[in-house]
Amino acid sequence: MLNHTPPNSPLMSQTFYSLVLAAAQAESGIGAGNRDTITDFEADAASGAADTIELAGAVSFSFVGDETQAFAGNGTTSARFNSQTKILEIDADGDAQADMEVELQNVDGADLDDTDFTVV
Ligand SMILES: [Ca+2]
Ligand SMILES: [Ca+2]
Repeated sequence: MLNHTPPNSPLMSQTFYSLVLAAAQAESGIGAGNRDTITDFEADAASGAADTIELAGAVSFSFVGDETQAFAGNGTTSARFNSQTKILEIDADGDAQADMEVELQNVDGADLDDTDFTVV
């Protein structure tokens, strides 16, 4: 399951969600009942409270855009987001095939970009 680190003080409103890529399917797999759901992800940096998805084990990462975009491939971890279904698809191992999904409820795809993710 997804680790969820709550803000450690009332003054810090940023939340980090950690995904262990090596554990892809067990961590947050593909399909209903397998994928994790984040109900309160704040993707809009303009709010001053943008949350971050930490990708543990990624060498490099690229957010490629909406669900019509191809994954980066070539060993690069990448992700794309469907604003209708609210599902973030992640190619963890960089083979251009999805390995993980996370549902980001109430997120507008226009607010997602590389700054919402960090490689750890
Ligand atoms: Ca893959
Ligand atoms: Ca953002």
